[in-house]
Amino acid sequence: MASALIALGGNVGDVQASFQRAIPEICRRAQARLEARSADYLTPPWGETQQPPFINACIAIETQLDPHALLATLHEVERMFGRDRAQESRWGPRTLDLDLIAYDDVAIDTPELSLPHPRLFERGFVLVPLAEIAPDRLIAGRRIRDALANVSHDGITRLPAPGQPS
Ligand code: PH2
Ligand code: MG
Ligand code: MG
Repeated sequence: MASALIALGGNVGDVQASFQRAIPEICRRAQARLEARSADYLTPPWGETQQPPFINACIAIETQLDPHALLATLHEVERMFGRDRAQESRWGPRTLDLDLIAYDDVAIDTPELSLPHPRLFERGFVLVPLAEIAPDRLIAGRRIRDALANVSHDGITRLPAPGQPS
């Protein structure tokens, strides 16, 4: 079994509801056990700033799949939730984005998949939820809680769990 960290994001539709349904779907398809799930966070749009805010979260799973098979599974689940890569721009709006952030200590760089995720350390919207569930994990030799100290948290707010009063 391998330990994988996955970042979830979206800014179209009921994103919190999509996360709630997508997480068990990922686990079922990846023959995976959910180890941890962060809260959902409302985050300012990054890259393309003229779009609605995103909701982001992270999960940690134990999976049997190898990294490429896991990536293919994540793409299938994105499609289930209405994601259409042909219709979107690089940093633009999307229903559900599932990014493989790290897979054990695997380092690979292929056109389809780079591990660890090459932009992980620039992104508060990834590091804030990741630090909630795995603050002491090392990725590329860096501790997540230390990496978090070097990115902006501006405008990132923790949301109540779906269905909970705020
Ligand atoms: N994803 C993008 C582009 N910009 N901004 C935030 N805050 N969160 C995201 O998940 C995000 C983004 C494209 O994948
Ligand atoms: Mg992304
Ligand atoms: Mg993606």
